Amino acid sequence: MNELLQNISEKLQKGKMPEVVALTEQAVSEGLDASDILNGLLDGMGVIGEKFKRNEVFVPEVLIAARAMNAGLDVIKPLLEEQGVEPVGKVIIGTVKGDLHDIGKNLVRMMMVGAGLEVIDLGVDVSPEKYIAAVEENNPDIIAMSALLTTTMPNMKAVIDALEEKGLRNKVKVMIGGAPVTDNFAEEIGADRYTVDAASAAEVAKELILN
Ligand code: B1M
Repeated sequence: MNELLQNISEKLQKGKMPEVVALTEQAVSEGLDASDILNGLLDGMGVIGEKFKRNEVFVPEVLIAARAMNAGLDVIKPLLEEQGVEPVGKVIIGTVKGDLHDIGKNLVRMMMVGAGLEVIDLGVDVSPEKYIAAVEENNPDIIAMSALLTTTMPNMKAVIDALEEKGLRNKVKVMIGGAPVTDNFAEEIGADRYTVDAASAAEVAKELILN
């Protein structure tokens, strides 16, 4: 990783939001590739994740690092979202009920917008009722759900059950993702697709809509 990206990663780990924003802007103006800049940001968040696991940092540090990460993501958002004119289809995205993690979800949203999809973002802690209301209102092609906690993964199934109860299951494809989610889990709860990262989520969403 070049020195500037390394610097972004280190400032992110320290939660230095203004510095992360300034360095990310510098990387953009120096013409670095958006995906390389993203890797610098992800590297910093990855280090924080490992330290969190080992109890070397705690929720407040993770929270300020996450704020810096989201601010850096906002800088490269226009680059990640560069797209054609006509939306290919419509996606509703959110992090499931009880879960406040939104960095991965935001990344998926940006990649999907970049792939030419219209994306309606319901935010975090989204209840099955809110998903249903959004489906009824917007008639999307896909619902994309993110979960980062093993304890909130069952809420993905609750959304699928609610779609079935309302007779909406056949009208939308369901995609799921997030660190603890797997292909097996997707099969078990009757989701249409699991994807491991934001780039493949955008690719698969397009594939599901166009095929
Ligand atoms: Co929390 N947290 N956290 N956390 N946090 C994890 C997830 C954890 C693994 C850390 C650990 O212990 N090692 C652990 C979960 C353990 C488990 O359930 N197995 C954990 C815990 C326990 C908690 C709390 C319970 C801690 C506490 O309070 N004691 C608490 C829960 C709060 C809640 O949600 N109710 C909590 C809180 C927080 C913060 C608020 C401090 C903060 C979130 C801030 C925010 O998001 N705005 C936070 C963070 C930042 C993390 C870690 C460190 C980083 C997550 C992240 O953003 N990664 C995380 C540790 C880790 O993952 N290594 C951890 C970067 C992001 C780009 O990756 O989200 O995985 P990710 O997204 C990936 C893919 O998964 C995929 O695409 C992205 C990559 O391209 N993807 C999708 C994601 N969503 C998708 C949806 C799709 C497709 C792909 O749809 C189709």
